[in-house]
Amino acid sequence: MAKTIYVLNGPNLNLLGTRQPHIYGRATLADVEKLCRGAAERHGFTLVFRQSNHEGQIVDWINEARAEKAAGLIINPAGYTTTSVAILDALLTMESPVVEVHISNIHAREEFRRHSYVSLAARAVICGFGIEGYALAIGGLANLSGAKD
Ligand code: CA2
Repeated sequence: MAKTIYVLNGPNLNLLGTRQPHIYGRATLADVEKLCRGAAERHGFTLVFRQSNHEGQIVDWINEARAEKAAGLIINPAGYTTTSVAILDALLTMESPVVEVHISNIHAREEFRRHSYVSLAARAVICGFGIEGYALAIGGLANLSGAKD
């Protein structure tokens, strides 16, 4: 049976490709999902891909990923990166690896973007590779879980 991974996206990522292309590029969230589906398939994973603008919804999905015994969880917490103890607490309950992804290089931007609560629960953090960071994260989870290549 294929292992399942979750890719969760936080607030405003539904706007990808429509605003601030100099920071986030021109790809839409649908393009990100397509990229993730391709990478997941190559590595033998089943993919759950979601986006929400609501903190509690993201917490519920993290709890779902744990209950479903997901092989890993990739999260771009977006604006909740720097604020959400609730998302951190949910991620700390995960037994499988968590990878934090940011499209932009958060360390080359405003100072406030550098502090991430989520990083405290992350096995790895990828930032600055654009949307390709999601595919890199899926490859990293495959290496960790020993899924087929
Ligand atoms: O670089 C990333 O992926 C971020 O997580 C994106 C967040 C930002 O708050 C983080 O510091 C870095 C913002 C997501 C909002 O995305 C938009 C995309 C297009 C237009 C407007 C917002």
